[in-house]
Amino acid sequence: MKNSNFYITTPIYYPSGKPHMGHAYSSILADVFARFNRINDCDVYFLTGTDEHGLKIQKAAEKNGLDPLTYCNKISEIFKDLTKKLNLSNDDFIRTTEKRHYESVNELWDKLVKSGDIYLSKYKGWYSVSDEAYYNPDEVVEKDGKKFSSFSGSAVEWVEEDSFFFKLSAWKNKLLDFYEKNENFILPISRRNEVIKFVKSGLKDLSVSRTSFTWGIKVPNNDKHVIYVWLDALTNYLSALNYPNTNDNLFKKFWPASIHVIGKDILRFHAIYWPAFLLAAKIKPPIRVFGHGWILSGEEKMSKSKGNILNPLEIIEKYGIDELRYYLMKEVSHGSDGSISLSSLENCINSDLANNYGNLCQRIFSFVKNNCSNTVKRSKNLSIKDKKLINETDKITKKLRDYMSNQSLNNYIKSVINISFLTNKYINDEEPWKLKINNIQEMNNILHLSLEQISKISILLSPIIPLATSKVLDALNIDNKLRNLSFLDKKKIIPDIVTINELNILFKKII
Ligand code: ME8
Repeated sequence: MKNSNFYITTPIYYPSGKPHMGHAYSSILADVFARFNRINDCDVYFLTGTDEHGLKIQKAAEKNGLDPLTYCNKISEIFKDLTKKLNLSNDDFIRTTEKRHYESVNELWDKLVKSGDIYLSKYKGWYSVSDEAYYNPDEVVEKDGKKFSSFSGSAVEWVEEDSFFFKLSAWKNKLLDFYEKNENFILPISRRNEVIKFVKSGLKDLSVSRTSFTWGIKVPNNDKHVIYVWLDALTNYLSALNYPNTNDNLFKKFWPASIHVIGKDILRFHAIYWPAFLLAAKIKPPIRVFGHGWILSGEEKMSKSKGNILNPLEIIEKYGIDELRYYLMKEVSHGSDGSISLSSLENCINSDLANNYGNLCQRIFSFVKNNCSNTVKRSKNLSIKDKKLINETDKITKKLRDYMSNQSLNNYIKSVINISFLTNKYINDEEPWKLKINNIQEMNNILHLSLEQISKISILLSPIIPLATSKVLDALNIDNKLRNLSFLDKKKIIPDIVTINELNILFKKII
């Protein structure tokens, strides 16, 4: 019996161009939380996919001389392939052009109609195709005769067309009440405050259908309208659990979602529109929306329109996937923006992976191979220095579950890497190589504790660098059943007599 159920999602990506580092970041972040919860004894369901409707995609298809579906089939495959290259552990990949999703969106629409939250009128206002978002007049600025959103910097155009509206204005107080009762619904706190401020300033009714193009899900019983792409896209989180079949096991087990991991640019959709739609349809809103920061190149958001993109696939090819995962997760802290560059990536690989964790594993494994014929035996009570290392490690590991439950991944990584640093220091101080002749027993004990520490560190780092850590855990012959956090409750990982296998270099130092 598992501890609890954990449903985690990434944003579903627009297949409107090549995947970039922002996509990689959102996905890896969610994957780390998914993997951590798996080793923390949860039953995890992890979803990603592609968001294929709307004017932005229709235009991208036209530009490529393809009909929208053929275009989406092609680009969606590229994103699917990305999930493999990033070593994501997703349980499903949803496409909003799938039948299961249409059924789910139709049902949600019907629910909103039945609750009296939808009415027909005319939309007159600003729209950004690139953001697929409506903007108020006070959010639009003029530059060189052209209009832009002051919020995102994207170009906006004037739209006048028949449209169905969702009565968002009526949800203002109910949303504020919901945020108050669910303190941790939006994290980090700075984003929660931002959303509350925006809602308090008043909400306008939201246009939820378009009539000037056709690429989307048709409004039930009204072919002239396609459903607004954000209402369509957000519903993917339900479709993947087989909504509208609320008796389905997946739905019963995993809804409400534990966490939607998203970038801060799409916070309004997830933290305002989405809970309002769900509350109106009498479906429980998700437990948490975590809005991460942007990956910056210098001071600017990395984005296709700005042409300052570091290509994740090229980085993986040159440095390796664990290296990219570790760097992105360590560099961008708890919801803030993070500036990335090749030189800081190389520094991070050298200092944390090659010189610290990699070196710890390599030095102990080669010492045990060369001096103990691969087998180490623990044979005495712990020394004061052993106890000190164990206590220091315990003190650090006690905080780790809390860090992860607050999405404070960056503190988590720093703490685990510190355990590796302390273990390296313990070995330097204990100098087991000096005991080879006169005190084999003591030498064995030091090596045994070092191997136990390596096992703990490897399990703790496994959500972040799954490939390297599984090589180490394999070389330690640690059973899959033990590769979880039960050691935090004082369970030993390795037996008193432990035999290791060959371990090749984990991380090459970049010179
Ligand atoms: O927004 N740094 O899709 P998308 C960090 N289809 N994150 C970034 C980023 C950057 N420079 N650039 C983009 C969509 N992202 C919608 C989602 S969900 C129902 C629909 C993040 O392909 C962005 O914040 O434009 C978002 O979380 C994700 O990449 C997908 O962006």
